[in-house]
Amino acid sequence: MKTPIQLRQENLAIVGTTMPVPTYERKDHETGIVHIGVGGFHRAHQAYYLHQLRQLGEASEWGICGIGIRDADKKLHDIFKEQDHLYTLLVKHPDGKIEPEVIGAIVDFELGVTDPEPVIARMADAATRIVSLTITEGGYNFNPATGDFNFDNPDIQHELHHPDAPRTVYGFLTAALRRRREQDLPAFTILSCDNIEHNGDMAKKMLLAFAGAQDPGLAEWIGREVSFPNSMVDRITPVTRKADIEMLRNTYGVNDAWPVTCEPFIQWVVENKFSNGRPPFEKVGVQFVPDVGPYEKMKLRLLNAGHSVLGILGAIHGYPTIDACMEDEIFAEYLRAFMDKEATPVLGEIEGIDLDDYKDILLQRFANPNIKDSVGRICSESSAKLPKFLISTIHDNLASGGSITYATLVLAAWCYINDKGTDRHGQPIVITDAMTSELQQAAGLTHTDSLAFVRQESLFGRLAENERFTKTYTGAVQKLYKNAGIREHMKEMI
Ligand code: CS2
Repeated sequence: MKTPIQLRQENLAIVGTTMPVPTYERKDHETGIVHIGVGGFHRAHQAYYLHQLRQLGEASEWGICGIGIRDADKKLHDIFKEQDHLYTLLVKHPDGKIEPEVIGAIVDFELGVTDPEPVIARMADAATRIVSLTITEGGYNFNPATGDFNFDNPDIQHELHHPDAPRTVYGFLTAALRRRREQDLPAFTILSCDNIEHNGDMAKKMLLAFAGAQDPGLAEWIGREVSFPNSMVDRITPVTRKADIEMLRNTYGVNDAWPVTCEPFIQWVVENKFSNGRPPFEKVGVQFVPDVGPYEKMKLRLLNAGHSVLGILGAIHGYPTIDACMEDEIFAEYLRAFMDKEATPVLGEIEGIDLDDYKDILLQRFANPNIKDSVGRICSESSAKLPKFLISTIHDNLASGGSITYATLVLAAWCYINDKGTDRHGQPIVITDAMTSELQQAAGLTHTDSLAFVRQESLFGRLAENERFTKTYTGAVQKLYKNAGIREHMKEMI
């Protein structure tokens, strides 16, 4: 076999003989977009849309500068340096076909971990017109039950009193916007691309709470000058596996230390309110609508909630991936029942969308056997996800008199996993979650108080005070603790 070629700008002509590569100019590129949180999702979604635009000869002033503000971002920073910010996107089709393409939309990367200045300077630069975010649900720093900004976070306390030493996204955004205001530069748009209902409104509310506590005059300016479009983003992007890196090397002769894998499906629905211009994304299929609310709700309550239903029930059963769950007809039917009987009734009509088609397509996407999306990725950070994805549907159905049994079994399974730390065979389950110790502690009390887990108000609100819920939940917990064979319980319900 020939020696594999390293992915970098000077080798693009050779790499381009085996797969599509960027044909546009990347050198000294103007970075109109600064993006915080360059995970796999950003690289498979927003950066891919921009790459497509650039391939069409559009949007030349809209290069992306990635920003890392966490220690974990150092790895990508170093790899990007080596690879001139290039990476391969591997689109995995259900029939086994894999389409590789080198993406060039990201042209720079700044790390703000030890020295925040390069990041603040880049965000305050006149060329920056949009700061976009994929900082995960947990990154917004709100109390899930009240929706208020969490001032107790020690990093927030630190940066509130040290405006020049930001640590979280709020400290960085505020420092950069302060500088822009002082220099009489127009504000940038803040574009949230996270799975939170009204993500732009949420980003605005949180940033104004932070900035208001630090500098009320600046907060007033931000409230007036910065626009925060809401957006619904969608593309399933599993964690990259070693096998993906090896496949690229062995089949295509390309060395890429961090390719990104994703499904063929992609969707982005955005509100058209950008205070300082935007790329003509509509030319590559992005939908601009006056109100994203119904689309966001549909996606969070069906796709993301559906993922959590499969992930948590799959974890307790011992399935490793989402497609393995979908191969089991009990799981597939249970999921459809949850969607039809609990999630859909509280969604209402969505203009231009046939919800039955949407759900049919979702089931096919989840079943894609080539994607191998791990149950571990889906279950991670459930404490930040479930209040928005699933618990909200229970609250709505309690108010409307709708069914709650399918979603409630998932909460009982979530409690069981946190209490026992094992699946039904006693095999350990490791789930990353910022609230692990609180979850484990509350779940551990279940044998003396069957409602202990759902008494955590910051996650469940006042569910523990609702009689219909407590009856259903206690029943589910008792069944599960008697027999952890989750599949049997699911089968009885469909
Ligand atoms: C997943 C999402 O972990 C999760 O919550 O449901 O990452 C999901 O894959 C994306 O939102 C798809 O757009």
